[in-house]
Amino acid sequence: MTLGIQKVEALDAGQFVRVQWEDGSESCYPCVWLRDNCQCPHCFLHSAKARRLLLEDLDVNIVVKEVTRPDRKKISITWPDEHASEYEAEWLKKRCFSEEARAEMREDLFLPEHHYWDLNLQLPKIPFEEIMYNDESAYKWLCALKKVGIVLLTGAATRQGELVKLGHRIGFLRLTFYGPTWQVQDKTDANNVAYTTGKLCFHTDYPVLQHPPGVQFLHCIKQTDSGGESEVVDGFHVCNKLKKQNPQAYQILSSTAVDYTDVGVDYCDFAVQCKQRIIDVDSRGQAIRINYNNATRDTVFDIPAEKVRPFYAALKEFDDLLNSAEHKFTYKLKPGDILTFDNWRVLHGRQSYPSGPEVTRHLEGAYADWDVVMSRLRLLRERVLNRQ
Ligand code: OGA
Ligand code: NM2
Ligand code: ZN
Ligand code: ZN
Repeated sequence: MTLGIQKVEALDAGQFVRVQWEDGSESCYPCVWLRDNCQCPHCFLHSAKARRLLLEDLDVNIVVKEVTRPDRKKISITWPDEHASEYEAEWLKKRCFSEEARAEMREDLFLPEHHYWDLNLQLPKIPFEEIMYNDESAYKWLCALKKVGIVLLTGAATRQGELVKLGHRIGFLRLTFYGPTWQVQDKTDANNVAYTTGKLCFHTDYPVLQHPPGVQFLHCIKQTDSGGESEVVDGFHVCNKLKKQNPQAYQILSSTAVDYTDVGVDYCDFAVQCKQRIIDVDSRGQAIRINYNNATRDTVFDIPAEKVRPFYAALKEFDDLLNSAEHKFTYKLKPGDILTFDNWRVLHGRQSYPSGPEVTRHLEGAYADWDVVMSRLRLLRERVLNRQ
């Protein structure tokens, strides 16, 4: 049963409405917000769950004329122009402006909690088939992907096309210049260092794009006998360490715009350029996205000459921390494995392996955007939790 309303009254000459709940707690709502969010069919298009009211028709100084509580489940407001609005108790409670209520809503919508990890990572594993056919498993997969940043799906078929199916499961994949999905294998005249047998040091994919792919899938179709091991590191965890250990290096990496370049032909011809900070931070200085691929970092470097060496020194500190044994987790993918990870947070690399006339190692890769993945997560949660 939802919490009912005990009492409602206007405050501050009608600028706020205070609701007293049956458990004794209180919530205060600004009138301009209440008017803006009137749920009547004139003000709100319920089929789109979107506001019809135009901002030009909103008086930011509006006050209530009258507020009543027709029953314990709702409040009614009459505005100075006689427009009438009703708000349900449950709807209001969720939108309470208190610090705690807003934090709860934020956590619900965005799942911002991170579980940091190091070399002792217990890599979460779920059978591919389960997440394809079972909503609860799919929900668990995406929750772990958001929280831990990496999940291994096991037992997929060892042929191309499994990632397209995975894309349909979440919604759709992110198309890039390397195609809807792409084949990581040794190629002659490789248009990317990933398409060689060389070592790939820790990187995030595609920082040359303005909005780098949020999620990456790597499906192992064929694995070489020697070499080719995958390495991953929790970039956010390492950022926290760097910030403590060398605040100046952190400051440089989170403020310097680095040029990236990618020129070639694949899905179509491309000449991509972008400026990215290697560590993107939020307003509190917390890392929110790593943009680091040493291979596509441009030879063009658009900063004053005297800032160049300090930048390299800072980058070296970061790279050393990424590579320190205590942070690095190593795993050799087996045919049928699909590594899924947060490409904004987890840096990945691979050991080199012997080259030869035959293709001895083959991964199929694909990207998805966090918007698509989080959208699927919310829908799965709705379904999974409402069925119980
Ligand atoms: C890549 C990549 C990893 C691997 O293609 O960007 O990081 O194991 N590949 O080959
Ligand atoms: N591939 C694997 O930033 C990058 O160039 C990452 C992208 C070629 C699709 C590699
Ligand atoms: Zn209305
Ligand atoms: Zn990569």
